[in-house]
Amino acid sequence: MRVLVLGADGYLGWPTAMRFARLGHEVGVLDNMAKRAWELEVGARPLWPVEPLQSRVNAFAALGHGTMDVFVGDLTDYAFVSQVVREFRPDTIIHYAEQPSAPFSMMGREQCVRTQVNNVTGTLNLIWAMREHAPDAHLVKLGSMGEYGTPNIDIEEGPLPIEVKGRRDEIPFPKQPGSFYHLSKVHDSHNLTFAARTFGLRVTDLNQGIVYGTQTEETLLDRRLRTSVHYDQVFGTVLNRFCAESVSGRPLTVYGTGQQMRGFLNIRDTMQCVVLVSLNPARPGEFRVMNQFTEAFTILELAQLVQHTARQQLGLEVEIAHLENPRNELQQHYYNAKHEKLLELGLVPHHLTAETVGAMLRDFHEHRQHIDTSVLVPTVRWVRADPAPIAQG
Ligand code: USQ
Repeated sequence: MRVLVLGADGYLGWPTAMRFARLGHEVGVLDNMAKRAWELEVGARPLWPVEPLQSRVNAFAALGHGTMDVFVGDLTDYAFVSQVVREFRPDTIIHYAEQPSAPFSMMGREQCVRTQVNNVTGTLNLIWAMREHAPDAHLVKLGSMGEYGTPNIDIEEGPLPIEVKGRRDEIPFPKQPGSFYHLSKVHDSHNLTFAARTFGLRVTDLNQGIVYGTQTEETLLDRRLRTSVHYDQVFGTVLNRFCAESVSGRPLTVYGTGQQMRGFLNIRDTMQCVVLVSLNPARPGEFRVMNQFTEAFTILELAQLVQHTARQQLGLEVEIAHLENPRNELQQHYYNAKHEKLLELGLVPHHLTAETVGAMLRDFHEHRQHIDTSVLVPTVRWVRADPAPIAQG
């Protein structure tokens, strides 16, 4: 296949590009390096220095793993998107190229608008470029489990069957997300549902859970091929953050009670999932939804696993701190999300074990001199800490 990976400079995009190339597919990588600018903006830096995209592509080729076409530009620039899709002629497009952080989108009006304009416009441009130049290509779009929120019913993997006044139908699953970032993905899902139905595009929306991990098979091939791992309050995901906190002698920052439950997956399983769906594409006109996670945990369970593993395997004493939750989210809730479709396609999950956490902790420990502890503590709040009193009467 000809596979175009959008957002290929990022945590998941780069290992994905390498995975497809090593499987013998022809790979194009696209990025505008915006994430690197956002990192500078919030004072975040990856766990280790990350080579520029072009240098990583060169190193990958020099090691004999194959070449990649590199496209540097912005998905919100339609002339650029249209030209790349026309020239590269992708069979499959893997779309990670979005602002990926919920806290970033909640920092203020400007970051919120930027997130939604960037994410929604980029995906709309892609829809129109596909309609024009690659109507048979399969779009694999990274959505988020957070689009659903935490409803008091099971989360389906596709539409919700409903019965109203004796009549039955199916409706897109109602979404109640918890940030303007997650909302941008909801808007994408709606736009893509319409585009599949109206233009006949093939679309798979992968509602991915929270990814953890520092390495994939490909990043381990050479230090120059490492991916960008974050641990700061804006771009770091929770388990990666807990590992950084452990090796820095900081308490684990559990928000609130830690009883929030979420779906998780190992970065290695992200690689498996995107390959499996690409090899088993959606039909023309089909908008297919899959829930991409392998296990559900509460945040406190994760913190306890990290605490225990740090003591057993690295001899580190780690405290768990319950911080006032900076987010507006339910802490005690029902959570039962279906996730069968990827297993049916052949996903073999890497479950979260003490061995996995131990390997992550050792990676963070080896690079602990790069960890900036000033960006660990959450400062981005969903609601104002001291709300102005609401006038009564
Ligand atoms: N949390 C803590 N302590 C921390 C960080 C987070 O208790 O130090 C809690 C949060 O309150 C939240 C949960 O952990 O309940 C997850 O937070 P997160 O920052 O790891 O993940 P989230 O903001 O949900 O977003 C991440 C990715 C996003 C992706 C999403 C998948 O940044 O790109 O879409 O995971 S999901 O959560 O399933 O929507």
